[in-house]
Amino acid sequence: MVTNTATSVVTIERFIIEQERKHPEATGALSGILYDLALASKMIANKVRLAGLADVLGARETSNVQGEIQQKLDVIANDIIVKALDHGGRLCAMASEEEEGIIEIPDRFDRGSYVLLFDPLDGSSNIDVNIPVGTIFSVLRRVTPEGGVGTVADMLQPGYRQVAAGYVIYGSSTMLVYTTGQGAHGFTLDPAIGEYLLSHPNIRIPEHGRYLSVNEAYEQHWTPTVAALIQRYRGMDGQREAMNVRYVGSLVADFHRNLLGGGLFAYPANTKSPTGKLRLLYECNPLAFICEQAGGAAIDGRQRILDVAPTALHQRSPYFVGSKADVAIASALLAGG
Ligand code: AHM
Ligand code: MG
Repeated sequence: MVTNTATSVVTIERFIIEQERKHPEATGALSGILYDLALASKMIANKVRLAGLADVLGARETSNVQGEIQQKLDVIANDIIVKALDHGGRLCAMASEEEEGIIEIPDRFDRGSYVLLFDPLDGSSNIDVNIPVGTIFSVLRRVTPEGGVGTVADMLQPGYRQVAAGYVIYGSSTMLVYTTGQGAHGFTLDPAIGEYLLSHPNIRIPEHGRYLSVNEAYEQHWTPTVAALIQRYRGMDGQREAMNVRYVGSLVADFHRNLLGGGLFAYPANTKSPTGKLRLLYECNPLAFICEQAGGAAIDGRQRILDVAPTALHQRSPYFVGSKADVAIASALLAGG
């Protein structure tokens, strides 16, 4: 007897539809947002892949709202996402790490029930040296009345209210990982057919991890408590086995490795950056949602990231995200200091 051993191929579109069918009340708007993001990410992947060839490398003369040098590809990725999402009638506003204020939906388009927050190309200082970069996104349901323009109030919601979140890593292959609160699922772009195919269903992060991702160059600026915490992870106080230090310096790359292999990413506050570097709404919240859905945890040092009530669009936060047992060590040590 001949057995058919071929596994069925699940595209991201099919997967999203099947997830939506579990919610008969769903309007399809959230699915539409996810398709549009998947399409935008394919267009960005294409630009990133050509980065060394096309004239898109190098710092542009403008700087973004954080006062950092903005790379050309940041701007391109930002525009791609805005143009892919602004006319679908599903969003009432967007906010990007690269833009100071909210991005309104033009009057000629319908306004929907959701807002999208995104970091179009995180880690972009790594582009020039061919290190993976990523797109991170977060979707919230609006809190202002339907039909009107979206406002900052729609954006400033705690992360536990996210209805979807995800990231795309432009690495040796392009992968999109997302959650709508029904587990975290990963899709790899097959460049031959231009489709994301389900490659990592129901991702589970190991309870303990091997990898510690932290920028040790800031050691001299850490508080004694943070320094003691990092020593604990590194096995220097004899309390536990040492973790391996792995720091790419590109959040999506560090997070993705730790999500699959287990470990902890830490960007603590330090005396030079008392609120850390990473942005709560564009970086910390979406990755925290995914990590929790995969069985991990994320804190700011005092509390669960997803419980933090944001007060500003570009708010920064200290960040500890990864395997549950490893985050618990940070919780215990930092709570005392
Ligand atoms: P960006 O949003 O300006 O690209 O900055 C965020 C990046 C993250 O990808 C990475 O984790 C972090 O900055 C690295 O910062 P540092 O060089 O201070 O370690
Ligand atoms: Mg960023």
